[in-house]
Formats: sequence, C-alpha cells, structure tokens
Amino acid sequence: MRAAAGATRARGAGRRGRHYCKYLSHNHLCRSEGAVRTGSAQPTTMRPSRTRVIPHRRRSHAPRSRALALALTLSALACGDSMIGPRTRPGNGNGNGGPQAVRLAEVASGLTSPVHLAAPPGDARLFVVEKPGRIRIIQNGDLLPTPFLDIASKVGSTRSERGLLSVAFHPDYASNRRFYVNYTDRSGNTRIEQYTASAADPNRADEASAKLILTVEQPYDNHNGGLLLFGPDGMLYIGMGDGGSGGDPLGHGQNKGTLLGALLRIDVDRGDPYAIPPDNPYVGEAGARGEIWALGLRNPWRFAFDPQTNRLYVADVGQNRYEEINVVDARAPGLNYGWNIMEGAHCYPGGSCDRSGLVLPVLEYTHDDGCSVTGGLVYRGAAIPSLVGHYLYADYCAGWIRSFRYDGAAATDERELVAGGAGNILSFGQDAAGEVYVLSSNGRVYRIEAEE
Ligand SMILES: [Ca+2]
Repeated sequence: MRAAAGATRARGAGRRGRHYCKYLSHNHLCRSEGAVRTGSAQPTTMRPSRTRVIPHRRRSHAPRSRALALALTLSALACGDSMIGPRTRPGNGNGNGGPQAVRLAEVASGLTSPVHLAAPPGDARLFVVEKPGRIRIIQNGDLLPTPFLDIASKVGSTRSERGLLSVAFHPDYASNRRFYVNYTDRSGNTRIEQYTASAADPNRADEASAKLILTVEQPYDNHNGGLLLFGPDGMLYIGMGDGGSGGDPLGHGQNKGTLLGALLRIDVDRGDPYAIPPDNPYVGEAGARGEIWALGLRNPWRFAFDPQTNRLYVADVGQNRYEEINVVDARAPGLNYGWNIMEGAHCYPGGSCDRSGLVLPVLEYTHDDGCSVTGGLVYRGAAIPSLVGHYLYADYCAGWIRSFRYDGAAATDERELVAGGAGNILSFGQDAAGEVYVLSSNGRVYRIEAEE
C-alpha cells in the first residue's frame, strides 16, 4: 500500500473541461511541477461562482462526453510510480480539534476504467466494476487475476458513458449469493440483470445464471444513469438518466410515462422478475410507470442512502453550468428533482419558470469549478472520526474531493479533502465496514485514510 502525496492543481483549471482533462492526464499526473494550490487555514467554504459564459459548453452535452471518453481512453496512460498523487489540502489538518486531515492510499492499480466498488454485507472483499464488463475482487489487499464476473461479450462499452456501470449485492447475499448489475448492452440499451455466485467458489460468479430483470431503451448514447443500490427498505433503486443528447430534447425528465430521467424502485424478492412496491407514488396512475420513485433527473450517475439518518443523497450531473447535490428524506415518494425545468437552482435554459413542488439542491457549483459531479456517499467508517456524517463528492474533471454535513436544512462544515492529483474521479465506493474508496480513471483504487 502506497500513500500518495503532493497536489498540483491550478484553481479554476477545471473550467475548460476537455482541455483540462487532457492537461491533467498528460502534464499534471506525470509531473511534479505546476501550479501548487495553496489553501487557507480553514476548510473551504464554497459558493456558486460568478456568472461566466462557457461558449463551448452551451450547445450540447458533447464536451462532457468527450472529456469522459478522453479520460477513459487515457486511463491506460497512467504514469506508474512516478505519479504524483493527491494530498490533503494545506490547512485541512488536525489542529486543536479541527477536522482531521486525510490522504488517499492506493490499494490497487492496473484496473480498466474502474467505475464502481461495493461489498456484500459483512464481507471483507472489495468488488470493483470495470466498465468494459468485468467485476474484479480485491482480497486481503491483492487484486485477484481472475474476474468474479466477466460479461464483456454482452456489454457495449465503446462509448464513453456506456458499459458495465455498477453492481449491487442482495442484502441476504451471504445466504442467497444473488447480485445485480446495471449495464448497457451492445445496442446501447440499459439492462438490469441478476446473477448468482458460484456455490463452489465464492470468488466466481456463475455467468450462466444471468436473469434479465429490466431493460430500458436508450435513445442516445449518453446519460444512462448507471447505479443500482439496495435501499434501507430492501428495495432495489436504479438511477436512470434522461436518455441523453443535450437539454433533454424528448422531455423524459418530466414524463412519468417513461423510465428515463427517474429514480426507479422495484422489489426483486417478489414477482417475476420483480414486483412494483404498492407504496410507489405512481402506482395505478394512468399513463405513469409504477416503477418510478422520483423523477426530474438528468443523469444521476451516483446516489447514496444514509440509513442512519434515513436520507437520500442524489448528485445530478448538470447540463451547461450547474452541478447539483440534493438531500431528501429517503422515505418521501414522488419527489421531482426539477430537470429539465431547472438546472440546479436555476431555471433552464434561463428566464423564469414555475419552481413549485420541485426539489432544489442543497449544494451546487458552477463549471468554473469543474465539469461533472461525481456523487459519493456519507462517511460512516471508523478510521476518520471527524469525517463521520459527512457526504463526500468529487468533480470528474477538476479532480478535487470535497465534503459537507447536512444539518437538516443546509449543507454545513464544507471541506476540501483532496485538491486533486488522483486523475478523473469516476466514482466512490464503500466496504462492508463503511470505509470509503475513490476510483480513478488512472486505473487505481484509493482508500481514504486519516493522515498520520
Ligand atoms: Ca435538479
């Protein structure tokens, strides 16, 4: 295990998404010189940045897609041992009872586009999803050479936002060995499938056990959502993007008749292949899909439950200017997150709009400060006591990792944990003990640890 150290990111560099990603990959990660970001002695307080027009981002989703594609392509160009890794932000240290400084410690490398990490309840192994269609196991600190699951032949991953995107282990995985994956197939459509692990070898899944749970047609190659997650209520939640292109041209976000642009909630323990929970909000409503739990989402790449507070954190990737994080009561059905009436806390594409009944984000940042939010999760581990209860998130392009605590009304105690240097942050993950991991386009998995 290697602790990474050193940070070199010029503030605001993320404003030019694809250019910065290129810069990041070629110059930043591989060289120790560059603009050193210096911080104040206090945790960062972030406000929406000043208004600024970003011409090349105004037309469509294309720059973000290109940025992601470029970074994924460049993941093979990680710089080996010469890489300068992240460090804590200066001033984020543990002085006189203040927040504890953190570092990113590498636990695995050589992965191909690691986009998700999860672990079954009570299981010490880490399962890492590789976008081309494999799930790898990290066991006792070693990345096992043989994949747990290899469905690359079924997965369409040539486009930047397509691929095998997440895995969810059944709450009773230890006894039923069932898990679920979310991927785009060779036609670009979303498939949710169930698999069963081998009874003979716990490090292998039975690929022949595949069972289709749900398929959703995707009209464009981007905004596929991607995460599936069991909620504290035992239901399987699936985040669906608006189907893609830019600006939601087909109006999926506000359409209850489509599974796109929505958070779905299904019961995989009843029905065949699933049952719609009777307390879902649109059950029985004419023209509406009963699977929908919430709507108005653009591309909720990552969301997270915090069972301790019964809250749901949804990070929705923005269109032109605003990246947003929403915090809601996880038990509240039928919420509308606003897209494409609103982007963040602002009417889309501008002017005025009717905001009544829409969930507004508790935190947003502009594209002066990044390009695409990578939602994380609420820290409930033991290693960093001062971070307990904080929601961690990152920006894909800028590479910083930040956190806040939601006090029931607003985001408070905002911190910048890592200034950058770990490549493009694809996702966060959590082990069975609640410790948090960061997955990077550089093919590495990092664990967030307390600085010694
Ligand atoms: Ca929203």
